[in-house]
Amino acid sequence: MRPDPDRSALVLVDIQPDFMPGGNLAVTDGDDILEGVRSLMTSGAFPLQVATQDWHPPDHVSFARHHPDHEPLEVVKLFGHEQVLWPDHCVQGTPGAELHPDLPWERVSVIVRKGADPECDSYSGFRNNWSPDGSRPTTGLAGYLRERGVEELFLCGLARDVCVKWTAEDGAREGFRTHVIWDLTRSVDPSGDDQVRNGLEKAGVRLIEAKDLKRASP
Ligand code: VGL
Ligand code: ZN
Repeated sequence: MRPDPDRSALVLVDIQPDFMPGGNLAVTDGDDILEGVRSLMTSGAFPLQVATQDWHPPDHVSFARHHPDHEPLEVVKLFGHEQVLWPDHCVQGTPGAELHPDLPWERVSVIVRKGADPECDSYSGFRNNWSPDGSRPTTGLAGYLRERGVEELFLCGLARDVCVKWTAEDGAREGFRTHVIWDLTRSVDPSGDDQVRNGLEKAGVRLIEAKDLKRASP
């Protein structure tokens, strides 16, 4: 597969130290993707690259600490929707919230910071999760990509079962031909991977491997 350089974008989802082993919300083997992501970023295949960055205030509603009687990874109802309670993570300005220092971020033209509203979580790079009024406010990313002529997205990053999944599903819903580079993602809960795979396929997202792109490189 050879992505059209003028019509495709590489989308790097939440590649941050807090999602790596040893981080505050460690994703199993999250650091295994770094080498492959780096080689994709520097391959020349994607002139347009965008990134998302989970970016929470210390009092963020998704942090279990703010919900008495609940532990991290419990699920509560928030504005009528299920909300997983997470350990504190990606707190604005902390080292765990930085874009991972081993990657060449100078190649990325836009960084979408999400989850900054203390009342509202945001898994997808395109839209927040639900606001108190039931809406899912946009981040503007779809408009940016469309204005740049993008029709096709290639996603990698963390976590496969949370922010990559939500970003991919929203990308497909926004009308982009959306691919997840499966081997350049890792899950918070790998036992749910079959379900994630099925959900993505049902949403019209294509699952590929990094080698499918490499083979096409000049
Ligand atoms: C994420 C849980 C909470 C992610 C972000 O980037 O997948 N997961 N916040
Ligand atoms: Zn978060």
